[in-house]
Amino acid sequence: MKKSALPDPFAQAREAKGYGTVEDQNDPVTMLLRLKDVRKTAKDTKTFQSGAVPGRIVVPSEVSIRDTRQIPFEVDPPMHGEYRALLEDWFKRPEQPTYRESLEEIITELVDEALQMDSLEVMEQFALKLQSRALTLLLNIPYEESEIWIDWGMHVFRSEESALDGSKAAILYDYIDEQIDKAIASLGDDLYSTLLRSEIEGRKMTKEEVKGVMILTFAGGRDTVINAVTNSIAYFAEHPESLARLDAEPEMTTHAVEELVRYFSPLTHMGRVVTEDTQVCEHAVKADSRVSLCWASANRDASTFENPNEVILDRKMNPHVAFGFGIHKCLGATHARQVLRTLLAVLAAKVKKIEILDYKENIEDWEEFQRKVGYDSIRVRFEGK
Ligand code: HEM
Ligand code: EMZ
Repeated sequence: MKKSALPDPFAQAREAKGYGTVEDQNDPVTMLLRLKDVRKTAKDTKTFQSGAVPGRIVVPSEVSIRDTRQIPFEVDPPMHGEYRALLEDWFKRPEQPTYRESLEEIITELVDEALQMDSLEVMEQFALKLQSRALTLLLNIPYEESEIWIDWGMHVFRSEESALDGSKAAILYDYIDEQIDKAIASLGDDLYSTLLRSEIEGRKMTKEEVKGVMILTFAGGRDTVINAVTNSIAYFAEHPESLARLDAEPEMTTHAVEELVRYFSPLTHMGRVVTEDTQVCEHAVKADSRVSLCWASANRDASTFENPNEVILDRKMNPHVAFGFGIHKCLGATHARQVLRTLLAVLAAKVKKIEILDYKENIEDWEEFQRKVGYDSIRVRFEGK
C-alpha cells in the first residue's frame, strides 16, 4: 500500500447491502453507500431534510455544542433558494483573473519557502497557511487577518482533545460576532458587509443570519481544503511522473483536480433527517431518524467508476459527488477548485521531487468503518527543478 493511498473501507458493505450504521450519540445514522442512492436521497429534500435542529445533520452531531443555524446548509426549500440566490455571485468571484493572480502569489510564496527548507510538516506549515491565506480572498479582507485563523488549528468544532469541542467553537463565534459588529459600524466591500447590505424576502438579513453564513464559510472550507492540499502533496510525492505530465500537459489540470477530489473525498458524508417512514435501498428508515449521504463511498462505486481505487488523472467520465449533489452542492467549490488547480500548476512548474520523511495517518472512526481522510502530520522534503 502506498503512503499516499486512501483505501475504501466501504466496498464490502456497499456491494452487499448498500448501507451501514453509526450509533453517534444515541442518534443513529444509516449511511447510504451507493452512488445511485446518495443522488436520489439528495434530490428528495422533502423526505430527507437539512433544516432540522442546527447541528443534527452533521456526523458527529453538533447539537450539543451549537444552536446557530448554518446558512444555507441547514435550510430547506423554499428559503434555501432565497439564500443561495444572494450568495451565488459572491462565491463565483474565484473565477476572476485578479482573484486567481492573488491566489497564485499566495501559493508560489509557500512553495518557494518549502523549497528553501530542509524539511516541512505539510499540514501545519503549508496546508493550514494556504487555506487561511486563500480564505482572505474569498472574504475580501486584508491578508494579515489570516494570522489569527492559523492559530485556530485544523477544525473549528473539533480538536485533538475532543471530537466535539464547544470551547473551540466559542472562539470562532466570538470572533465572528466581533467582525459583524465592526462591519455594521463601517460597511466595506468584504463578505460581512455585503451580507449585511443584502435583502431577503424584502427585509435586511439579521445579524444571526449573517453569523450563520459566516460560520459555515469558516467551518465548511477548513479541514476539507487542508486535507485536499495535503493529500495532493502526498500523492505527487509518490507519483513524480504525474507532476511532470501536468507540466507538459497543463490542459489536464482541470481533470486532474476533479479526479483527486473524487479520490480524496475530503468530506466523508453528510446527514439528513427523515421526515416520514420510508425505504432507502430496500431498507426501512423511520420518521425523525437520520441517514447520511456518504460521498466518499459513492465516489468509489464501481457501477459508475471504472477502477475506482485508482487515480486516473485524465479520467473522462467523472460524475463524482465529492462536492455534494443537488441543491446543497458546495458553494465553496469554485474557490476550492481554483486553490487546487493553482497548487498543481505551481508544483508542476517548480518542483522536481517530493520525498515523504515521516507521517501519521488521520483515521476517521465510523464504528464499522475506519476511513483514512489524510494525515495528522506528514513531513516531507521538496526538491526544486
Ligand atoms: C456544501 C464538500 C470546500 C462552503 C458542501 C457539500 C459537500 C462539500 C459534500 C454538500 C453538503 C450537503 O449536501 O449537505 C466540500 C469539499 C471541499 C469544500 C470536498 C474542499 C475540497 C468548501 C469551501 C467553502 C465551502 C472552501 C467555503 C469557504 C460550503 C457551503 C456549503 C457546502 C456554504 C452549503 C451549500 C448549501 O447548503 O447550499 N461542501 N466543500 N466548502 N460547502 Fe463545501
Ligand atoms: C459544517 C460542515 C459543512 C459543520 C458542508 O459541510 O462542515 C463541518 O466540518 C462542520 O463541522 O459544522 O459546517
